[in-house]
Amino acid sequence: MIVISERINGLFTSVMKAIDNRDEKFIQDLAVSQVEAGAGILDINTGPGVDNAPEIMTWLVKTVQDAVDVQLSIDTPKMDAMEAGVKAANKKVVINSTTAEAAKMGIMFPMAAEYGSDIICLTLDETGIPNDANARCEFAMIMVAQAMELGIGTERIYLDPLVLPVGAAQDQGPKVLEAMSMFKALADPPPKTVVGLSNVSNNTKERPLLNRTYLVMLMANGLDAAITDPSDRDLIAAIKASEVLLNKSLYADDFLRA
Ligand code: THG
Repeated sequence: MIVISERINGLFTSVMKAIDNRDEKFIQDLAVSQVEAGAGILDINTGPGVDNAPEIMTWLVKTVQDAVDVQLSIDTPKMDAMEAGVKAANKKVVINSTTAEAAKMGIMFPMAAEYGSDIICLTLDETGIPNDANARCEFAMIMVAQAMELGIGTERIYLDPLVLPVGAAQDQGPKVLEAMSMFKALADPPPKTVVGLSNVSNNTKERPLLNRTYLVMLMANGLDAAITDPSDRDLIAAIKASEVLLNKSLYADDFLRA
């Protein structure tokens, strides 16, 4: 499992404050602690409603990569902020994300091709959020086909079925699991899969319990990467236990410490 840290995100009040103050030390300490906790990739998001998103994204990327040496995932719906982040990075990034909207694909895939980036493909388009597993697979096929035309191999693609809050769209929980189980069969070599895990517990009680329970279910259906908070030790323990039970890592008596 690839853990993508969700914490470098202006959605969090403390991070928003640090961005406003251009507080490099706060961001860098957070980045280091997320990598030490097990993050293999850091998701970088300026947060909602900033009007100078390209400048902030550039500052965040440079600040983070001065402190840690991991891949970054540039998380923004804004084309100009995306390009700023991809350009500021000193290694290949994950573009987070394109959707199946023609206008978005027409910019994001050429950018991924030009810079050699990996790219997250969210399975929706301008008509809205998909209602079932088949709709998610149809969007996935459109994006996989367009990426392949530009020479972006499927191993560089992360398909994201779009996890929704269980309190608002409870019926989508099993549908996302079904889509996850279908994604791997859509191309050869199979695309990777990713989710924004904490979406599932937005505005609910017992967030960590819901997050780690759903993560285990997603892993059983082929999840490769999760945008989540690795400082949650119970979550990391559930990942390690799942990897043993799915025969992805060798059982040893000290598997939790390994
Ligand atoms: N797919 C992809 N990218 C994504 C998502 C996805 N990026 C954004 C999001 N979803 C994943 N990241 C987060 C980050 C934070 C939270 C949820 C998902 C979160 N934050 C607290 C909240 O809103 O309650 C902040 C609370 C605080 O201020 O401390 O839940 O699905 N590809």
